[in-house]
Amino acid sequence: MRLIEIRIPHLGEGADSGAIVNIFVKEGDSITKDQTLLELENEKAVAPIPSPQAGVVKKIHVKVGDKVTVGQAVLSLAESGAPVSTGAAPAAPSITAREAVAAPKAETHHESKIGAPPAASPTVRRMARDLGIDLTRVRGSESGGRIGVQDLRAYIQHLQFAPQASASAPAASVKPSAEKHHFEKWGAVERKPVSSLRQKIGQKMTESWTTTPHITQFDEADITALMAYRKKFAAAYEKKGAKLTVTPLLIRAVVSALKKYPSFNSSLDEEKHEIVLKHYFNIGVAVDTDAGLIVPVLHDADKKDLFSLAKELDQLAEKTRQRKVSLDDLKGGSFTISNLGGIGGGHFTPIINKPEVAILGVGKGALKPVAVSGGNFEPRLLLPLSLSYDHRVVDGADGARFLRHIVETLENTQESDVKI
Ligand code: CAO
Repeated sequence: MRLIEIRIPHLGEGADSGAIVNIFVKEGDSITKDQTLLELENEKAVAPIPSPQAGVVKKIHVKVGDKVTVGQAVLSLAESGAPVSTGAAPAAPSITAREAVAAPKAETHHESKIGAPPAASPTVRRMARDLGIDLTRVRGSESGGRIGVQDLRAYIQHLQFAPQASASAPAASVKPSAEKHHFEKWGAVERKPVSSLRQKIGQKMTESWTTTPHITQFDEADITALMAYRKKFAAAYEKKGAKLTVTPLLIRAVVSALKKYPSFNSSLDEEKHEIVLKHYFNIGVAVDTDAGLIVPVLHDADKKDLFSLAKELDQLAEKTRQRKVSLDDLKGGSFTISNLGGIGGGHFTPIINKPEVAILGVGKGALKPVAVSGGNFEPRLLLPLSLSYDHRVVDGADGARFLRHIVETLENTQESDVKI
């Protein structure tokens, strides 16, 4: 009987770590292949981790609340059947004991002597930044001391294998502490842990804000007629099981603009110096949940009519609010819409959802006096639109054109476009 280590599998792009929220087995349990072992709160969702094979649980190496990363061993299993290919991961970023021992030794030798940043690819730098790791402490094993992904892995593993060493490593605890502010001195305070979702939101926002040159452009769309059509056909949509709100109409207008201006439906491959133009139209929609902001993706929005968009969005948003959204629902977005209009407010400056290059922020449609012919004013329903984009990929003139296209699509929507 062979003892195998069950490790955290690769769960998807950007989902490289998380916190354990549930463990469903105990030592001595016999388990079947694909049985859920534990749940990981990961990349804005709770992901079940199934067993890649049947066996008897010999040792559980983690507890609820522990933070784990891809490749980390969570459980030892005495194999009861024939060897099976391990979907959940022995092959993931594994590390030998020798490497683990070598890493603590090597780490202290790699403070940057001249203060210059060590050589590493943008991917490695991004990973290090996301994880709060100071690259000057990582030993580079590639030519000229360049740091590769494997070196970063070894360093992370070292921090896990040698907690006493990591505790004394200033690089692993560079985050500023609130302790020094002595908030308690000024009145009663309460402290609560920052959830792994909040941490992830923080990492993503900081990364995007600090690495992408944002421009935000503002415009307004007259949606008086559009809202009249919505009101007229809302009951018919409802009868067929969909709620026609503002967001599906926005998705439709955005897809039309993305088709006309493909650079907004792209990503920048910083390593290869290429712009990756996507031929699919997967629209991320920011959803406000009790736990924080989550952005599920409505896939292939260009292939869906307004009714399907309305129905699918409603279901996706509900699943997201209940934290039942799957990792696949969170992946593959090509452009994001953040509609705060159901809550209120006007223009704002949304942060780009990397690796996308643009995001549309929508405020609440409000009645305003608009000048019409003859020097008169009419009350019109105006929708505040804010478009943020990556100036490395898109210039201001195209930003204005793209946003204008959205405005015009919303304003020129005909009754027959909404009718069901
Ligand atoms: N202007 C005016 N009214 C609006 C509107 C807007 N921009 N957007 C929505 N509404 C209306 C809807 O039509 C609906 O009206 P009825 O009750 O009369 O049908 C009502 O406000 C409630 O809308 P909703 O929020 O349920 O509508 P939606 O389907 O358009 O939006 C979703 C779905 C998921 C985008 C939204 O619920 C949500 O979570 N928004 C928050 C997004 C967010 O947090 N962004 C911040 C990101 S940065 O931190």
